[in-house]
Amino acid sequence: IKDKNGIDQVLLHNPRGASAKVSLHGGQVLSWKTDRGEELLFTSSKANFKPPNAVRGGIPIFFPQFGNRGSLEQNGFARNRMWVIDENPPSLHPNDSNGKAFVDLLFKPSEDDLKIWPHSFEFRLRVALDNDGNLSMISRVRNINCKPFSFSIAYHTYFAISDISEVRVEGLETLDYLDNLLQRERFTEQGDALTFESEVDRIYLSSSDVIAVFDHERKRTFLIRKQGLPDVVVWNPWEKKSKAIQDLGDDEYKQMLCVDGAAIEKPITLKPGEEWTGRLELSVMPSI
Ligand code: TA6
Repeated sequence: IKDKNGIDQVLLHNPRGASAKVSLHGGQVLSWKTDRGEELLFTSSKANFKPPNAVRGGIPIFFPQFGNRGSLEQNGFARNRMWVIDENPPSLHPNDSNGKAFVDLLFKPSEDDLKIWPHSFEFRLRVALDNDGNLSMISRVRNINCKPFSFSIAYHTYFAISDISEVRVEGLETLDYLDNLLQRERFTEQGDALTFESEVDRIYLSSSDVIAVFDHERKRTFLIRKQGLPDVVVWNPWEKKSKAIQDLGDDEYKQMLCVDGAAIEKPITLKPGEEWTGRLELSVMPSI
């Protein structure tokens, strides 16, 4: 299907009626719905769907770098470019697709991209929805016979929540984190579960491979399972920062929380011909 700007989107659905929508712009997941049609990802009411910039919401992929670096586009250029359907993807192992609805997307740098980031790569993304409604994203980045290069990556996942002050995140206890609000100074998380009462922008390091986001009011828990993604970005802009973000409503920070599977602290280095694979699986279940 095409959106109102003529951007191709792919709709995935499973036999029970759960669905997901992926845009070829940026390879960005724009929607993930339960079999009852409830939207699980946040999208700003002020989102700008016109390329080149990423839509504020869903799951933009930060690649090849996190944050700012010189003249590179903030949080990487991959999310700002058109991807294509990958007609003949090299095979993944079977459980990455059996019984799932999926689409394979491919992003290769343009000549202009290679001017700003001189490394030839192929980025393959499989977005899949299984019969239980779980959403998985498998990224494979390959160095196409050029000199070794390093990259960071984050699946910037905007979870739709009922009220940020009623949310708790578990699985990050006792971890070290880099605080983006304090020049990435390193701290150790003291608390048990993570709760929110002000702006948070942190990179938790070497987290376990399962993180839980409890939405108390909606009695709903998101589970994030990941492989090859050692770090977790946690971001909520809170009130003041929200006002400075033009494609985010002033009060919408209350209905969103970003918890991103990522590889940032230790960038991934690929030698010629080498391929990296990162897997993220999102599930949602009623909270006990
Ligand atoms: O959480 C990481 C972060 O880079 C924040 O610092 C904030 O900038 C957020 O992502 C959104 O970034 P964006 O480039 O999408 O506006």
